[in-house]
Amino acid sequence: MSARLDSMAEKLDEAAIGQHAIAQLSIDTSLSVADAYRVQNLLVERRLARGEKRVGVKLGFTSRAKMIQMGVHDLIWGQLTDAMLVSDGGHLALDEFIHPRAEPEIAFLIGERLTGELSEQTALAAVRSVAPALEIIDSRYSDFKFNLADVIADNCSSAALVVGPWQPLPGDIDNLDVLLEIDGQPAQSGSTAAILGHPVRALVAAARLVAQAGLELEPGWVVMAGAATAAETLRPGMRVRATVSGIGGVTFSCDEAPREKQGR
Ligand code: OOG
Ligand code: MG
Repeated sequence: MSARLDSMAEKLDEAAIGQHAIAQLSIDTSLSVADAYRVQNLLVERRLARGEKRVGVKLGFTSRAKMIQMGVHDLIWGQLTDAMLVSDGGHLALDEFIHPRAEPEIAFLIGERLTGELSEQTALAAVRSVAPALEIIDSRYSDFKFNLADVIADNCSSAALVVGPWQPLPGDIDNLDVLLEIDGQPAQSGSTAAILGHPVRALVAAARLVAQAGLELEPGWVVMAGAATAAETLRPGMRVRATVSGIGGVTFSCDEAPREKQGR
């Protein structure tokens, strides 16, 4: 494995652990999309070597709202580990992140192994349950700015996720209202229709993309379909809630700033 790609993975890993932003990799190197996924894999391997377990995958840039907010227009995927899970109603320690943001999503729980090119019907039939979810993204790059290869290498900004109560798959999931509230006030609203026209397409894409990487969506894995709206910057003490009509809600609270950091 190329030492160059490995040192990029190390830089990104250390940025996340030390909560310091780094310059975009693309500033002084040209990185292909294929190499960016190799860096992502090396980065995730470092986490697995520390004892973390893969729990699923996430899709990114499945909605126009996200593409416009971040200026990247290609579908991307990243890998989720158990260390990223925050319980519904739980707390997020903001000082473990660089400049975290939250976005409302829906999550699929995989019931049967999925991989390769699939029909939407096959993908839906393999879903055990769905849940409202919140993704916490935290780019390791300064100012949350990146190009396509940068963000892929950075495991698609994956930082944490909160999954609400799992529900049986409702008859239709292609036009459900999605609401992101901060401290009880609406902050973002959209529809599951914003996710590739139908969120099952995110699942179909996930099965195809993981297959290219030699992986499969395994029973028990979570697939995050991608945010239906733009993301919101998190601040100390915020209460964040996502609601998806017909599926339910999910919340977390940001811890207050630690005493020594207050007033800065
Ligand atoms: C990249 C991750 C995008 C989504 O849901 O579209 C993503 C980012 O916005 O930093 O997670
Ligand atoms: Mg997301």
